[in-house]
Amino acid sequence: MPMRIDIISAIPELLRSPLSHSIMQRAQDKGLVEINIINLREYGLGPHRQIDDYQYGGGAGMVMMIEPLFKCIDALKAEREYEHIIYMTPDGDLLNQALSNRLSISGNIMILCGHYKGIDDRLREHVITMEVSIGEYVLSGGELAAAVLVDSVARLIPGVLNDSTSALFDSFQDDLIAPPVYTRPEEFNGWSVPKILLSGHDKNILDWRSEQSLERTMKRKNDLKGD
Ligand code: 6GU
Repeated sequence: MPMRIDIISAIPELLRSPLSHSIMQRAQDKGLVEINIINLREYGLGPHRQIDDYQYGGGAGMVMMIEPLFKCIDALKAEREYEHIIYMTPDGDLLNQALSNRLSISGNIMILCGHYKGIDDRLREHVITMEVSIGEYVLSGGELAAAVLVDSVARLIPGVLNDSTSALFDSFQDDLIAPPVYTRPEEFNGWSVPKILLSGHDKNILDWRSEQSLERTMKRKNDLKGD
């Protein structure tokens, strides 16, 4: 059975395109991951399919109601087991490569995209098992963040990438930044490709790439210190 990723969203259209091209599409076509987007509206209350309401205690901003989300999560749980129920929120744990690696070999995951002021906190207390943020800035909703999370996880699922695109060489695996890459033409605007890459000497090329990787990693560390 392929890993299943269910994403619950009030604006499913925001998620469709980012997850249906290139490597994401290929992963699904190969049957290595099943990505399913659920429109929360389908679980909304009353004739208007309401999913949000004013917050108790007053204050600006709507809150996503517990009932539609709970019903939706329950319906999914009735179909299969989930290892993680993730809430995308700017105050969650910061996403990094280690977390993506871990999720890529986990069981099924469910992802909840927040909106407005967020979701009724009882869900966070009783239903959500993991809270994830993609960086220290605020987005209008969790959808773009969920797309980032799913992309970073799905490409790591065994079999998704082939040798030439292997994730082992990605920046951040081994805490190393990837070396620079070049393609045709050899010279453009007077800017030339490092000669060593045209030498055909595999060992020297490998060494050069390692050096570049280390240099870039050191430079980034120094740059971060200067913040
Ligand atoms: Cl997961 N959601 C929102 N709304 N904003 C964010 C985020 C998530 N991660 C960083 N900013």
